[in-house]
Amino acid sequence: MKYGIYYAYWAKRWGVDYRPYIARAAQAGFDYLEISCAGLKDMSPSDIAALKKCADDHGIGLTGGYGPKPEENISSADTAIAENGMRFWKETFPVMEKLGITVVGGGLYGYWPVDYSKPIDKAGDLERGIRNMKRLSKIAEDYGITTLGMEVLNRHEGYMLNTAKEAVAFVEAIDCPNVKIHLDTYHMLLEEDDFVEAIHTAGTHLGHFHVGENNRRLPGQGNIIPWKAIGQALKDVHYDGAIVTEPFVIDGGQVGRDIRVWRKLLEDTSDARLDQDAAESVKFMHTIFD
Ligand SMILES: [Mn+2]
Repeated sequence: MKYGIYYAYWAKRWGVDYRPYIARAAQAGFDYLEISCAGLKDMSPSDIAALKKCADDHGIGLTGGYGPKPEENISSADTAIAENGMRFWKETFPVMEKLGITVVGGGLYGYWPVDYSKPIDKAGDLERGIRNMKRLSKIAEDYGITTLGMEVLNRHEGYMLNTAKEAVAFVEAIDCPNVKIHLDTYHMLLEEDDFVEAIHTAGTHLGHFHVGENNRRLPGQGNIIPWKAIGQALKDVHYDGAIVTEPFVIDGGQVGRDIRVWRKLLEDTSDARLDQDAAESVKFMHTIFD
């Protein structure tokens, strides 16, 4: 199994220079660094080349994560917004290809964080989402994107896909080989009846997997998530994608604000301690998932 970590474990902003985090992920023993797709389309060719070289030099592969902004929502009833969302990806996929990114996950079918002060049209958004994901899938294919991961989110962050069962219906309606299900143990804890059953339900549609404790600390830092059973369930469905941890332990900044981190989740959030904890978590994940 290959293991990754989302760069925002160390950062307070979306869309930064990822090179320092490539080095730290490699040092901790990861195979992948997941980066945000925010800002990729605005990178200069030389910055793109420098990022790719840094990843190659460290033996780190890159995966992508993204929560589209409200004005990039491909399921929006406002055609101008939906088309702006399509344009975002049309401009982002070529950069992903240059960076060797073939897997991108998140609430790609909608927008994030959801504004629940506005009316919610779940049925309409799903219908438009299916239609536009089909289009997006074709464009993604041209850039070698093998996985558009439809992340199943908890009710506070999304309303279109809350369970693996809903995601199966969505991806089967889209029916494109690169549109897959993306599960995350943090969201699953809130919405699924059973972790194992949910992974079995996703089955061969599972294309990306995020791991984190109930409070988004690193795997192995909590006592609630049934890691061994989850590891077995992934083996049962022959999951062969990456396992990416997405920890958020530092308060402050736009990341802290969007993720709703209002306290430090560790007493010591020094660089040295974060790096040491990350290394320990990779070791833990090897014992669970290998
Ligand atoms: Mn996630």
